[in-house]
Amino acid sequence: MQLPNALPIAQGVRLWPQALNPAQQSELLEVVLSTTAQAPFLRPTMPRTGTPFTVTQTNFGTLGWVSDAQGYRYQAHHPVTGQPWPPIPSLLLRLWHAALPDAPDPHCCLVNHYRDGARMGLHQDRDETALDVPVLSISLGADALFRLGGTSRKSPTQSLKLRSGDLLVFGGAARLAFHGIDRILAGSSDLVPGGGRINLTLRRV
Ligand code: MD3
Ligand code: FE
Repeated sequence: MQLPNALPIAQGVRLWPQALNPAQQSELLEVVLSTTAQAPFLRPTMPRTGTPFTVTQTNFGTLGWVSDAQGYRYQAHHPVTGQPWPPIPSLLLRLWHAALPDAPDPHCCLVNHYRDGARMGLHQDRDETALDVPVLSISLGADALFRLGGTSRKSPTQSLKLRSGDLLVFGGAARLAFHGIDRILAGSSDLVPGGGRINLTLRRV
């Protein structure tokens, strides 16, 4: 896997638009969905309030990110099946090393499934100790309006459309940037069955 030069979006943020062509997107989606047979999507709930997320999630890798009434954390087992998360598929590991040639293998691939109407509020990813290693995000399916801010909730934000096949890296100053998904553009893709969007985030924990 060879990646061309990335576009700089903000300090620490690099975008490879359409890094995956439609055939590669289909192949990756097939690998992802078949792997979720061993770790079904579940709907997490918010700490304390127990409000359900509008996205469903699963993980691949030695550690998976989970959220429930007890809080946010990484754990080695699927909370419903009790089984270890399936290994990160080699296709995803190849994309990780193509985008981040100096980084060691990721521990976690969080899989977010957005159906029409799903969103993700502005937040920071700070449940990891490996803040020196960037996060890689891969988008499949429907377009999403992504919001990117700074390291304070009050920092100005910019909006970016994420399309199927886009790769994004968040490192350095951007690793602790506030970010979220404002909405999914319904009808923009039929890659994902049902018309939704799948986002993969690969991280060191
Ligand atoms: C910026 N996911 O799972 S991917 C998440 O599209 C998450 O599902 C969104 O935010 C999604 O935590 C956004 C882009 C992204 C991922 C991780 C980041 C941006 C990031 C970590 C640090 C800074
Ligand atoms: Fe995030």
